Amino acid sequence: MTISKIEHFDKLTADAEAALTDCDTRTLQGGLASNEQAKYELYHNVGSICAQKVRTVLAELAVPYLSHDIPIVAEPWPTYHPDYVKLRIAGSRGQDFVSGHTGSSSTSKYGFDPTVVPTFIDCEAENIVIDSQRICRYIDSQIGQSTLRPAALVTEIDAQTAIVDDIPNIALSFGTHPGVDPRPPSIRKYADGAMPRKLKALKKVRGIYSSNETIVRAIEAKMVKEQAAVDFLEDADFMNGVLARTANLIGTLESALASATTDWLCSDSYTMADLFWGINLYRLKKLGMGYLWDPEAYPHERAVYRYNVRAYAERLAERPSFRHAVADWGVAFN
Ligand SMILES: N[C@@H](CCC(=O)N[C@@H](CS)C(=O)NCC(=O)O)C(=O)O
Repeated sequence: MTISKIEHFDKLTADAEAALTDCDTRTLQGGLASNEQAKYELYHNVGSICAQKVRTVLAELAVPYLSHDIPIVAEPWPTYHPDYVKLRIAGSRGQDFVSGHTGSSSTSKYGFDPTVVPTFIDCEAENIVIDSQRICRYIDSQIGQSTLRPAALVTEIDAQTAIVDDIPNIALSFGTHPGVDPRPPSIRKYADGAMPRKLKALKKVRGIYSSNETIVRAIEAKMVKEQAAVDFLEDADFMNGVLARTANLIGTLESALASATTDWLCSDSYTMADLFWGINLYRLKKLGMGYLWDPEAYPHERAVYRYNVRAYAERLAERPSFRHAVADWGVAFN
């Protein structure tokens, strides 16, 4: 597949890098030496579940890259900076801005959010790739032989990553769970008032850059998305629907694992489907939602035994790429 180069690539990447310098924790990953030119760069955040998928793919495939770990949902709001937004708009290659929100952050369902991580840069091909699912597939396709998405299994693997991509993690993280809310205090503290804080920061950016039509359109699309979240996060009926949807997905995963003949979901070896699930199951555990498969460790009024999911989650959490890129990467939500 030939990928056309992004126009003004050097300026876009240099401007974004300069704009974010003060809040950018840069590290060399995957054995990249300090005197080496990075072929790949990743803008991401320690706690972003979308970024965790990309970091884990990079670690699994031992790809060297320059990591830009930047804050999200916090001062100085680097992902709302016009130079970062422009970088993402270039990477979106004309995709429509996000136009709704039902609790997940799926780009393929709700459109493209110009103000988030992860953003992946291929410096050699002069390409900017946005959206975790797309980035993970892109990286996998770059390494010569596709190890996480073998051609014969692409349909099954992509179906699973699409399911995980649409899990309503935003609602589960930021919304009030009706009944016993299992989220730990650190996550609640992070989540409380997050959307209004985002809206305030976005309004400020819109005011400062009011003469830039593209930036205003991008920021306003994001504001519509965040306002939709404000409207549903405290809505018990909506949140009950989100919890039921999530429980159903874990139930379906349990059935699929029960009929699998190996340790893995789509194949006799670990694939991108397992990688995506491992990260989302870990996130659910962090949210106190391990009750969806393990009532012993996570007593809860809605708790259910799902033994296959329990064993699968444990297996996935031992994967060295997962440990490096997620569990041991750093502490989020503090
Ligand atoms: N569909 C996108 C979603 C990206 C996304 O929503 N990123 C979140 C973190 S997981 C973010 O950066 N949020 C910051 C904000 O909304 O201000 C992807 O998978 O890359």
